Amino acid sequence: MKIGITCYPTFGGSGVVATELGHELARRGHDVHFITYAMPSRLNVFAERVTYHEVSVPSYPLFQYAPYDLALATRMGDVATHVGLDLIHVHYALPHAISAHLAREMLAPRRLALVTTLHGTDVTIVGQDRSYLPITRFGIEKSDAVTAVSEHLKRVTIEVFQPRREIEVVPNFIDPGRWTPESPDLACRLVPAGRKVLLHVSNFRPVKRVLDVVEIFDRLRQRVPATLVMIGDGPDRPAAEALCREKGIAPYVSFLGNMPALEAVMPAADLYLLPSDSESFGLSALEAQACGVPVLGYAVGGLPEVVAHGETGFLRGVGDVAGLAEDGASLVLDPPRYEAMARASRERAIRLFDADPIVSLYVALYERVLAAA
Ligand code: GMT
Repeated sequence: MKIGITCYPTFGGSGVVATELGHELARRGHDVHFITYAMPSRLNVFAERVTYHEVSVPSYPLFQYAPYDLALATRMGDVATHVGLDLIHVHYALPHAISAHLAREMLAPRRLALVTTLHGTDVTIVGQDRSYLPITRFGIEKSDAVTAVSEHLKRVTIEVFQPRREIEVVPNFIDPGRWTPESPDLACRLVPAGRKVLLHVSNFRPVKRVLDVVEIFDRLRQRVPATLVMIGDGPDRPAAEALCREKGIAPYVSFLGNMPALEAVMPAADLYLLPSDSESFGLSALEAQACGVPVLGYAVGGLPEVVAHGETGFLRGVGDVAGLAEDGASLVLDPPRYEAMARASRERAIRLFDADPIVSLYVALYERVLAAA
């Protein structure tokens, strides 16, 4: 198959899922064409059968807002025509599903199938804004197939949009050979002897509640010598840094900014913190568990599908930083229990979220959509 993939190419989970899916499809012999405004952060452009097509958005003095969605539609149509795409798979509904629909209208009567994967805020926030709701519903209804990354997101999508079509759940996935508990070199450099390592990775948006990460760490380190590693960047980073200084814990916290190759850092952690107040899936929590790192977070959205409370981590009500600190401290102070939970984390991640069977679900979906056409 010749498959076009469009996603947000930055550090967000939806772009990561789209990129990893593209790599897996190319490994299976499909030609994969990424159509995005910048190179996706994890894209291996040297991989065989993977091609990157940049969308450039020309500006013009008349435009206060350059029309990215139209530039994207044009590029999608152009790539589809020149490489003979069978299908476009867009990740995140807006504006990608609309641009893809426009592209295929322009190409008619040539057929181009459209699959849309909903990831989270395209439904929970952006899609519910009155100014975007009708067009998001339109994109969902015009797609040939629509998937959601968790049962939770599927339920919310149905509640919000009441679409006249089926929404299928295809969960996010990990490559267990890449996300493993072993990373001896980095673990030695990151972990000061005798301290437990708590890790958080995100885009530091308000939904991630990074101040709660600091609060949990502050409470936990009163019981256990520990260090906190914060990876990523975004609007709430300055507030998190200020809180660390206020609490006098700045020497124990490293803010590393955005960084590639997280799979080399993740195994160095003892606990992964993801106390978001909304998370349709929580990809980084899955990556942590695949590395044998139990997760502390809130029981919201799709996170309870990813983290099994009491088995692979702990989930509490939003804002219960004291409870999570207590759970985390008791766990790391009990090595046999910790080891059992670390093993269970990896075992469950592989059992439920291994890339191989999940990518096969996408391939089967593509084949169905193309056959129906
Ligand atoms: O929807 C977003 O906020 C952006 C998106 C992203 O690009 O990171 O995150 C969503 O998609 C991820 C991949 O499927 C999920 O792991 C995240 O839980 C989800 N974010 C939210 O629901 C807030």
